[in-house]
Amino acid sequence: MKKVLIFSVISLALILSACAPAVTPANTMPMNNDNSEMINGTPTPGSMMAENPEAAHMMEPITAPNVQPATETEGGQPLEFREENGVKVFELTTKAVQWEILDGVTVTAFTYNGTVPGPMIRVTEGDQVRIVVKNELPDPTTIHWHGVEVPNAMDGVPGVTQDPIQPGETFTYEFIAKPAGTFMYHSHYEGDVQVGAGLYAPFIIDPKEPEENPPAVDKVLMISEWLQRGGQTFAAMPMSGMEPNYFTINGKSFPATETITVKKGERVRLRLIGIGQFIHPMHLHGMPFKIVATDGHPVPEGAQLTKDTVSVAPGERYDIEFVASETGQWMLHCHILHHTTNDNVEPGGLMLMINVVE
Ligand SMILES: [Cu+2]
Repeated sequence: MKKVLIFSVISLALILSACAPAVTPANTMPMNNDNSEMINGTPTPGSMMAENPEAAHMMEPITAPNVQPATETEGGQPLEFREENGVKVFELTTKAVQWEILDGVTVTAFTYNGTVPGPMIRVTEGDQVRIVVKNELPDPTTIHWHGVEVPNAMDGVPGVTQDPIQPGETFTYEFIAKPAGTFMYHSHYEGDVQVGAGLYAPFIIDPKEPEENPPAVDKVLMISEWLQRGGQTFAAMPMSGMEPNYFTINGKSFPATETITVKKGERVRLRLIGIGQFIHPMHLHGMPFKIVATDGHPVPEGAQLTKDTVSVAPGERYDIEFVASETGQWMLHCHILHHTTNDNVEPGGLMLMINVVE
């Protein structure tokens, strides 16, 4: 009931803000809560929106003119590139699409190339890479190469290392891919909105020396949250009235999440990436795993913890490995059990099946 009330306040403030004079986008988002309406000393989303047009913009529904349904159904797939004088050249276009997270549940997403997550960039350590980014969103954006050791000018921080890429503009990033490991790329402009809205993707750098004994299964799982209400999509935030009601692994909520099939005795590597704004203690049934890399960096064998649950915080990456020693349908799920619901109904959200077969 309280949430409904708060949401009504948001809706009212949205209507009011639509009548307010336009403001130019800024690189910073100061929160001025002087004279704000307070509940138990906490400013409400509605009060912040009334007081601060920039906050109002952050809490508006995710929209863009003429948003079309996505033409792809699977996110995080390898992105093709072309070679130009020894440089691997990738092309990304930011655009809004209608993205299905679950049978019958579609969100309005801001995407790279029309999928959530965006396409996986996978290169080898030491490669020279060039990424040409065209912005077809209604808002400015930038890309941050999270964990990759790029030159400062390529770091993607608006107002610090570059000007925001305005709608219709193109910006080119170029750097040497290093070190090897599990990384990602994501928006760094109004991250509170744009990252939750879908602007994230895996960036995998393979070691120069190929692995001697690669696992049979090597999957990237990006974990995030959504707020969808009344047919509208909002950026989920850890803030009263803006909390998520859907939770996704690679842009899908259970039972729409991928089932991973593996033969008994094979080794599985899962690269867990936290890209939402909530912590997710991911628990694997049936078989313990080892944490072989943290934030892309290998953990020496003697220091590798054997676990069955690992908390993946926003921005973190954990590469976990296990041998599929027992046949059956084994579940990987978040152990904040509300995160295994779809709009408050279990089962759903952050659940995924690992099907071990003979
Ligand atoms: Cu969780």
